[in-house]
Amino acid sequence: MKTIFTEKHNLRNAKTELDGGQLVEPFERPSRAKYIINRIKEVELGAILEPKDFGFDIIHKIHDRDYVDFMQVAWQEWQDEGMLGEAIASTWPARRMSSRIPQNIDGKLGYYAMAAETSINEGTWEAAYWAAQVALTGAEEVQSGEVGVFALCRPPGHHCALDMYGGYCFLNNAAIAAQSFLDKGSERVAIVDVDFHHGNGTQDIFYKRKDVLFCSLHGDPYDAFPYFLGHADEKGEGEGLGYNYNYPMKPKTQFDEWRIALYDALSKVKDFKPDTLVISLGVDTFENDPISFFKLKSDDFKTYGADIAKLGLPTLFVMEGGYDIGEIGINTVNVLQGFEQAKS
Ligand code: FKS
Ligand code: ZN
Repeated sequence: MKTIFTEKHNLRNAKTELDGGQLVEPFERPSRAKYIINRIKEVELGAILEPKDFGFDIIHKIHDRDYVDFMQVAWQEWQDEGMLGEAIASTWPARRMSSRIPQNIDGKLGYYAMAAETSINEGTWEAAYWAAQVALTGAEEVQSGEVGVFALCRPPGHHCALDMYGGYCFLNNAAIAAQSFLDKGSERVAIVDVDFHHGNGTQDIFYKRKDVLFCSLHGDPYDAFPYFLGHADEKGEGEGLGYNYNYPMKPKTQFDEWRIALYDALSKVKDFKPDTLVISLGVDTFENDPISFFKLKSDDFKTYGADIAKLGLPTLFVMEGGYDIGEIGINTVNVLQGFEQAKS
């Protein structure tokens, strides 16, 4: 399997994450990608290719222009205001407040953020831009005939909505890849999100559309981030009704139960008859993940990689989360190897 990767991900290197009332070293850190790429080389998974630059066309089809423009200058504006730390949102347009966009950078951050843990600093935007290009390059490889391709995106993307960043995400790489499939010939694209967290951004982007099926397996939002989306009764709206499926699961969920949800999601995918499949691949479902609560073991990742392959669809894996850094390489590559070994 080919991997798309660039060292430019290192430009996303925040010093702070707001966690438990403290500013700590972010869980989503550069070494995550290093461990994954090292494992890819160790098992000789396949060629590692640099991304091409596809520019902003497809990014602008997924995200609002004012959001994208803001992200490009947010860090500069924060510095111009004389702020000493990294840029963190702290005030939101909460219930019954105005949704007019403020002029002050502190206000704008609150407007465009969906959570406060994620700091913006120098290099954040450039890394996010290149993560989207990694996804687009992966989509192109799949459409030129590769059965499975791995887009090693960093920073991740699935919490990022039309006009909101947060949960470590700044551009929705999986949604951008799905849109590129559609623009270049696919009629229908399915996205299955196996990251521990609900893909609220991806759900939001495609909620009213029937050309993209979205299925997400995740920690129940009553118990887990992003808390305010991801319930089982969110099924899509308008034309999109019946094209969104959520599988929220409780703390300590084990693989056998998780796999039943996966089977259900894969059967929805089959019925949908997509031309192409995107997997939002997070390995924070691992039993030792420091911020999540499912109980998957390393071998389980191989097993479900094979389950996905049995759909027989051209598949793009897009990297999302996973924070047990010592095992992140093994768990991620296990999914890809499971897929490779089972694909027809
Ligand atoms: C510990 C709580 C952190 C935010 C969790 C964000 C999860 C991000 C992710 C992604 F794939 F996007 F990276 N709350 N401070 O894993 O879903
Ligand atoms: Zn996650």
